[in-house]
Parts: sequence; C-alpha cells; structure tokens
Amino acid sequence: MCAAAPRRRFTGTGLIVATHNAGKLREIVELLAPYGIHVSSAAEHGLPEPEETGTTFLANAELKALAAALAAGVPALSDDSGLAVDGLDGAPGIYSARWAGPAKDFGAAMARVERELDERGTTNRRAHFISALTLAWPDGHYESFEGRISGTLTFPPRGDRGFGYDPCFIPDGLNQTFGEMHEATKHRISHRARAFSQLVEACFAS
Ligand code: ITT
Repeated sequence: MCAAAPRRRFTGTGLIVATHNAGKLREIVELLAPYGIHVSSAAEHGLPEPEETGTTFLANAELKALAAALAAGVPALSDDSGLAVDGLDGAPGIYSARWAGPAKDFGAAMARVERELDERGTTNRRAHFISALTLAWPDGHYESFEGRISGTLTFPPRGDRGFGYDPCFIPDGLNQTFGEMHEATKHRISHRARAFSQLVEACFAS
C-alpha cells in the first residue's frame, strides 16, 4: 500500500483569499484570524473572477485558487461551496450561486428550492452544505480539503445573519437556522469550518 504524500506546509506570512463573495470572505478572514497571517482579498489584487468550469466542488476550488496564486505570485486560498438538496437529487449543488442569478438574489434562490421541492411532491427536506477549500502556491502546487454539514430545510427562511442560503438551513441537532444563530456558533460547526480544520491540521499546525 502506498503511503499518502505528505501535505505541503504553509510557511509564508500572507495569502490571498480568492473569493469575490463578501460573506465567504468575512468567514474565511475570521477563521484565519488566530494564525497571524496577513490576508488580502482577490478584489484588492484586482483579480478577475475565473469561470467555474469544474464539475465538482473540489475542481472549482482548485481552479479558483490556482488562478489567483499564479496571477498574483503569492499563495491563495479559495472556497467552492453550495447547498445539496436530497429531494432535488443534489441540486443546486455546484450551481448554488447561479440559482441566485446575476442580481445575487438568494431570496429568489431559496424560493426556487421550495418551489421545485413542491413540484416534485416530496416532503423530503434533507440538505447538506459542502465546502471545498484549496490552498495553492504560485509554483502550481495545491492542497485541498472538503467539509460538509447536514440538516433540514425550513420555509419561509428565518434570520438575517450569514449569507446565501443560511436562512433556510437548520443544522442537525440545533433548532435555529444558520441565518438566526450567532456567527460564532456557525463557525464552530459549518461545512467551511470543518474543511478549514483539516487545512489547519495538514498545512498550518506546527
Ligand atoms: P466565489 O466563487 O468568488 O468564491 P461564489 O459566491 O460564486 O463566490 P461559489 O461558486 O462557491 O461562490 O457559490 C457558492 C454559493 O453557495 C454561494 O454563493 C452561496 O450562496 C452558497 N453558500 C456557500 N456556502 C454557504 C454558506 O456557508 N451559507 C449559505 N450559503 C452558502
């Protein structure tokens, strides 16, 4: 049996968070805060939004991080994420952002999820948030991690915290939506936090 290749450690002092999504940027900056790393955003570097041509969360995370690291010449951390709804065969999945349209209207995206579940005549409200994180270096090397959290959808959506689909998702074991709970609670349990703790263990921890 082949031993897994060792993960590359992050030894730099700064990285780019390769996202154009303000909600994600806020969460990733908070997750990185304890590690004393200087964080800059894709917008600060004037980086364009790459086309997401991958067919998986991991493939899209990798292309976003690599595009930023190669363009800026510094390590970059990206996130590709979304909501997979069991009753919709995993949709919207990697198309979660696109369901909100060019106006990024997540009220409309959540209404579409509810409407499509109703049209299918299903009462199954199980869903999962998934986050793939990739840390890429300017030499083309990258390390990727995936986290997920399962829960139940509720309509109408509740709460105005978080972003995206947060107001319609109740994680298992709790009775508030991600949109209602304190950010610190989401950070302890979220798909993004779970992927991030693997990244820390593999690439940051001394
Ligand atoms: P970048 O590609 O620039 O990072 P994006 O918004 O296009 O920004 P994605 O392609 O990964 O990012 O789309 C993921 C969508 O899934 C995102 O726009 C959110 O609506 C939703 N999503 C991901 N994580 C979420 C979370 O923690 N809470 C609520 N919605 C989330």
